[in-house]
Amino acid sequence: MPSTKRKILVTGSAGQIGSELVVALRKRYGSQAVVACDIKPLGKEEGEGPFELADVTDRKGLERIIRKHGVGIVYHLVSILSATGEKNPNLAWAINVESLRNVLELAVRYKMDKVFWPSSIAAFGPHTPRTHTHQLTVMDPNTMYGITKVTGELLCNYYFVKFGLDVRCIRYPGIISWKTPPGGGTTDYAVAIFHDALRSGRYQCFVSANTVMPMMYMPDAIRATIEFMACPRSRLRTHLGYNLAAMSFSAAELAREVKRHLPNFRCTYKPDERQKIADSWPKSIDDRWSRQDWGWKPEFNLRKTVDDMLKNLRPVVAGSH
Ligand code: AKB
Repeated sequence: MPSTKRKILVTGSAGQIGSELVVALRKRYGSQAVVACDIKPLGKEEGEGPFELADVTDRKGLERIIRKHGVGIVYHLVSILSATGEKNPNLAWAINVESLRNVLELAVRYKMDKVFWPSSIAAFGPHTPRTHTHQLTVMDPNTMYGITKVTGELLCNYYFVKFGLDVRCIRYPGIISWKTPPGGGTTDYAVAIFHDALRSGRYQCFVSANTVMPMMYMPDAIRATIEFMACPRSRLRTHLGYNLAAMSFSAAELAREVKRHLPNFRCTYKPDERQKIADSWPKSIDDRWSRQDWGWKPEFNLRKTVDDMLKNLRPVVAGSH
């Protein structure tokens, strides 16, 4: 737990990262220390602790929650992802940027200890060098989601410089996980493939076979988030987003690994509008600042990820028939 007894608030707690981060934080700090908050109710497992139904674009509502629980740390995970953001750019801006401003303003007003905000590889763009993309490089995203991520990083850094707020960001790669269904991202094929492989033995992938993207398995993403937030502030050299990496592979390599477990599995490829988004993002990430500053080291490679995904998802899919 942080030095104070103030509570931790996790917004977007029913989302892909939120639903697993709430469980991990409650295991570490106690279930009463972590307030989950989402616009929709939580599942049973994450529900063993305080929960608030809220729309984070409503600053007054958010303030009520912060006062009620005495919040000292916020993990502000609410986000509209890239593919959904292209369908509804205004919503992406409102949710991703306006709600972040609300959190940052309230964090300063209530003298919070720390704020965490998720950036993404989507903050990079078509002129960014695509392999071993460095921490400091061209950032010219051409999706609304990417634009909100660059804007958000700059806002976070502004509140650090101007108000001394300890706000920290990670640029997550695509995250593979089994607890929540895929939800509006470009990297979703790397999750959907497992569901369809187990359900029907077939998957039609929406990016081409040779599309390579940086990915990470959820247990690594959760551990990274917790270790990063526990790192002494003096060791951090940026309050923009830290690059974070684990593995990079093509869609065909992923399909081959799935086939190792399910020999009859067949993957076909029919790129859609998400291909263009994927092609504007890096293929691999140089995360040496994370490794040097806060000791980041991933544990899951592609093989371990696929083994674990199928082991965990198989009973879930079998139970849903
Ligand atoms: C998306 O695909 O939109 C996200 C991301 C990489 O930020 N998973």
